[in-house]
Amino acid sequence: MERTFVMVKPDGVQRGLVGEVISRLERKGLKIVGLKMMWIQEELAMEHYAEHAEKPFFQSLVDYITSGPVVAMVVEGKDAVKVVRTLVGATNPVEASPGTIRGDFGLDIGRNVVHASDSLKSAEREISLFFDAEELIDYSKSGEEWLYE
Ligand code: IDP
Repeated sequence: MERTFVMVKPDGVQRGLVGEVISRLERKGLKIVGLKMMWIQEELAMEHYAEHAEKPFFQSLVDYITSGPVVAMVVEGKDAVKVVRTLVGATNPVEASPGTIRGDFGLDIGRNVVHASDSLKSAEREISLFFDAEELIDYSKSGEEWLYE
């Protein structure tokens, strides 16, 4: 089983899409093992997006992600990193396929509703950046025998 980091960004929270995003993850069969609402401060935003520090959109990205509360979560399942990226869709909502979260709910790359880790390495880094170990819950969910062979 793999764990990945997912976040409903401030635009997703303001537009009332938290339930929609969580629902899509749950319906796929993924298990939520960590979940909280938080308001990201500038320091955490800069660390989270450190790989983009030299990009021209870096400051606007930091401003965006700190502009309101977000919902941060850790989800677990088979190939979770790849599966969630597929559900989320392309970075630019204009190019994201219909049926994906960004394809169904976004129009602008700077307001793309959700974040999801792009690799197992990023997932591990982002989970430890946003969650303490004791905030992640190990449990089994009924029906797992119908989800996995
Ligand atoms: P990802 O979120 O799909 O992994 P990244 O390339 O890691 O995409 O970019 C992180 C975030 O930075 C994107 O989700 C988007 O909000 C923002 N971003 C990326 N490229 C641009 C751009 O060209 N202009 C404005 N914002 C951008």
